[in-house]
Amino acid sequence: MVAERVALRPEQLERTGRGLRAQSHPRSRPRQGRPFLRTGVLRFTFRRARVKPELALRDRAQDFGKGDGPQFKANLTTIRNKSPNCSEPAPTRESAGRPQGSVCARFSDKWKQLSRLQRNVILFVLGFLILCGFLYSLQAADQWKALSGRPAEVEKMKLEVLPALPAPKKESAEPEGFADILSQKRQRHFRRGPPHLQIRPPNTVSKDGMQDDAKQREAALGKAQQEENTQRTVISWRGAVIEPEQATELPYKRAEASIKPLFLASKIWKEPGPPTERQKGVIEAFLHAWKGYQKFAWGHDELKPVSKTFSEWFGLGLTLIDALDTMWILGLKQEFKQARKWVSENLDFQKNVDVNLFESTIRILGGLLSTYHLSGDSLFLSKAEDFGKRLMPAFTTPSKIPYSDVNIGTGFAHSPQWTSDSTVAEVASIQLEFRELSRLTGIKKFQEAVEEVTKHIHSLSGKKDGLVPMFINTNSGLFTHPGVFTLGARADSYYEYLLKQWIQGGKKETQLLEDYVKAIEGIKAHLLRQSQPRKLTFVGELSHGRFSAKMDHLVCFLPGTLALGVHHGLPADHMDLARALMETCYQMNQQMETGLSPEIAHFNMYPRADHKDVEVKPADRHNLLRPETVESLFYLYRVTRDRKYQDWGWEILQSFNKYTRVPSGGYSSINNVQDSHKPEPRDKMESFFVGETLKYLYLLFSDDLELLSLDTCVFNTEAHPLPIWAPA
Ligand code: DMJ
Repeated sequence: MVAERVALRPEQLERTGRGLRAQSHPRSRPRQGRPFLRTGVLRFTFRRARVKPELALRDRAQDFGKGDGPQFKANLTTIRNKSPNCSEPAPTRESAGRPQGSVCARFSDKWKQLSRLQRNVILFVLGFLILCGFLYSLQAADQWKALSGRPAEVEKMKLEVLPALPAPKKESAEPEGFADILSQKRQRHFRRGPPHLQIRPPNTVSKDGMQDDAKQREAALGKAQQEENTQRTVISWRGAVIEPEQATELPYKRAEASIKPLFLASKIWKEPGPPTERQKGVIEAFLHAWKGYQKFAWGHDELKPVSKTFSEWFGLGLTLIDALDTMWILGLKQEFKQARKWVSENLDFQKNVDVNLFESTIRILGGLLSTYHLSGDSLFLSKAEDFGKRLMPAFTTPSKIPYSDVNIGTGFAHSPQWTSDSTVAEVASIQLEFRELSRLTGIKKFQEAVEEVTKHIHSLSGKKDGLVPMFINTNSGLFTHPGVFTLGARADSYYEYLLKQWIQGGKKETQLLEDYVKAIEGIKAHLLRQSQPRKLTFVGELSHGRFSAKMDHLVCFLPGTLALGVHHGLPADHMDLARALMETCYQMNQQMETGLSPEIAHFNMYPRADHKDVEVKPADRHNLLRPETVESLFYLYRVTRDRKYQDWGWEILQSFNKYTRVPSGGYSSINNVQDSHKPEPRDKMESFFVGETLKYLYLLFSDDLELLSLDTCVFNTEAHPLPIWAPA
């Protein structure tokens, strides 16, 4: 082929920007929109495929000569002589020089006889198959690495966490109570998200002994269920501490056997005075939300208030668990009692279901732990311990950075199907809960696993003045997709938990504090700007050096976190920033027609008469009943006592009532915060509306600084209060 190209006469060649190409040919004028066909080589390849044999000969002769002149005729004769029978494939430029009749030559000639369409289809199919093969090999390599690269320590932990060895286990052989959590009946498999994103535990986990001994578990099931049926309901209402030894509860005997809480509840709870008028407004809103949940979604994950039904995410009564401590705090005795009964009788974690480690930790583990602390009821601690153990397989990765998902029934943990990355915010915002679980149960592994993650991230390179990228790989333990920095989704609570862990631990872990303070400086240096015309301070995003004036509503947790830091002695300039950002978050609500913030706002940075400070793109106009603005208002009010923050919160509650309340019960997220006539309910009440949003509003409207005091408790990222550890 190269030789034949050289055979083209110099006048047939012209220079192009991309090298030599054949001169335009009468029959091969460049075609519009297909510049790649202009090159001589490609032209030969594509054109020859569609002509009949005689035409092909003529064609080939033209390629060697020009037009119908003597040169053309001579070429045609030469070629005919070489191919006396037109039914035989004639030699082509590409096949000339190769031995005739060789497999290669025959294949080549066959190929050239195909039409362009046929060739393109074949090439496309081949390309697709190669791509599939490549992707499959990548995934297989990842899994292989994950399996072969597990350090001995991780393997050891796995055995402890997943007691699936065929030999029966004695209870005493498992001092830290990891035994038998899987020895119960497999149940219906709930999965998160749309079907194509679902991740199934493989059928081949038998090597790990995780699914093989199903029979053994079936046998154990009867026993476990019997035990659960023997539970009796004892309500300890608001502050009454039940000594575990004295408690009449018998939930999950096995788990209870290891429950010897080192610290009991009640330190964070002090009985409040009567509710203020605004607090009564929150109670009324909660009861309305609860009415919908009770009627249409009882025991299910989320209420769909418009269609009067429910949706499942984990199939674990998510809203009910998330709301337990809210009911306690709001003084809703009957509702709490009924929910407690459901937990006692119906909450069973032995389910073949994938849960997201982060979401289930902050909502379920956090909710159970805080409810234990408020009520002193050991049922909640035993459930928390059982659930915590079931999450532990998530940490069995080569890097010890946990997988995003874990099946709480089988113990199979994994990344999402499309990547081996986890989200930085997710792996770095489970520490408060696991640390507290260790403290209460004495089982050190919970704390060790999450602190390993914190230490690892602390030592990683790839940060920008304390700011972290959004993804981290579970195999390598390195940040991935570097160079993108945000305080919004996928990074937000990493920063929040640096501060809150430091507070939880009694302000002794100075590395956490250093990382937090450094990150705030990083935010100031790289992400802060002011909008026009009102000069609102906002936190944007940075992507490979390019600034984007985009701020998620999620970022509105930041003013509250900054204020909390100042309450605990951090620099006063953090408070200046907290106030400025609080004003911005309020404006993100107030400038919308419904008075409710969009999911994402864009800030106008240039003075233009017709532009407002906050702009919203059509895809970002929804409001999911999120708590971040009112969460920060709560902290700002606690720290400053400036009543304007209460007023702002009250306005937001009125807006929720006006635009998101569903008459038959419940509140719904909406599609369009900019249309007060048609906000379009999305038919979903997220569990955090009752777990966080209404709780923070209730606390905001209290003037009692001792009601869940910032000096005795720290709220996890789902608003579940946990105690600050007293100095040892
Ligand atoms: C909650 O689950 C938590 O607050 C989490 O940190 C962020 N997302 C939601 C609320 O918006």
